[in-house]
Amino acid sequence: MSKIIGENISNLPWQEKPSGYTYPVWRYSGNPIITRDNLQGANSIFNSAVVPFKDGFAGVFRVDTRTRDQVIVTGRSKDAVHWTLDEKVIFYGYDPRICKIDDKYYLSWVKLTPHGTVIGIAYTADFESWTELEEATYPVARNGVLFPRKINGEYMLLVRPCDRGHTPYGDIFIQSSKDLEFWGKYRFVMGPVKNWEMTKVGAGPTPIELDDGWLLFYHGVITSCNGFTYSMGAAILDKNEPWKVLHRADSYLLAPHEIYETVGDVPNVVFPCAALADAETGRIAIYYGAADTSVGLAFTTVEDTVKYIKEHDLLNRD
Ligand code: BMA
Repeated sequence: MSKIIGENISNLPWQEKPSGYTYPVWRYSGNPIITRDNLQGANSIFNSAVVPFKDGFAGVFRVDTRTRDQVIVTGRSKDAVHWTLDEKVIFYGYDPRICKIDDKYYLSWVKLTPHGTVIGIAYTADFESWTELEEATYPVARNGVLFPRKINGEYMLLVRPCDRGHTPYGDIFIQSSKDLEFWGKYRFVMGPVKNWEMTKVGAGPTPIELDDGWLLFYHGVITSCNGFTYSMGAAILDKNEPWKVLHRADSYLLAPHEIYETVGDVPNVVFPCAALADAETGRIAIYYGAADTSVGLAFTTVEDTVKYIKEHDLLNRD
């Protein structure tokens, strides 16, 4: 069985899998955990990311304001379920991810430029002051997701090149850097294969290190008469050459089925941006945007998810 390599998060939020439930990912019964009511002036708070911080948790939150500006703010929580958001805007843009590397927390987000979106990168030690680095991509790109440590001496960033609109295509690529400033070695990781993800795919939370690979949750999009539907899938990437996909589930692990996922500013969206993983118990808590309106929480274990991926492996390498 695969094991999580990483820290123990003894205060990880958790609910047991409902009895009789047969899929690997289940929702928190109190969803959605964050709504527009968490911040004065918010139209919606959704694709957001969290990490353990001090004796609790900190996060970066996508807020669309009542002027419909897209901004990122920080927040704190003792239990990773109940959040207090700070109204101060740290950056403009959207879909933040947060990744601890050594003793710093790195934000990667979709930064707005006059030439289209790029992946911005900034770091903090305290969630109060931020230092912005060089932009990590040319326009146009979204879904920039860092790995939590260097691999073969290099930082790695998953990226999804796209267009300036509601891109009707999209594959996940990887790029590497020795200093988080100069990037190169651009490599293809994966594109759509199955119907549920046929329009495009994009990386989700910071990849979770396992003893035998990297667990990547990602979003996949299908187009219907009604527009896009965003679901969450999972794959396992090679530990030393993470552009190689070792296993990949053929089906989604979470799709918009609940009312707060199917009704909202953009209906039918489940958009994972963070996962807390406890090495000791193998428990994983996944944070996802729901219908571009609120934040949902879902649970799995490394055992449940890896077993599911391998039993539904579209690569069938075993
Ligand atoms: C994507 C991003 C996400 C959003 C999704 C669905 O292109 O903009 O922020 O959740 O579309 O609207």
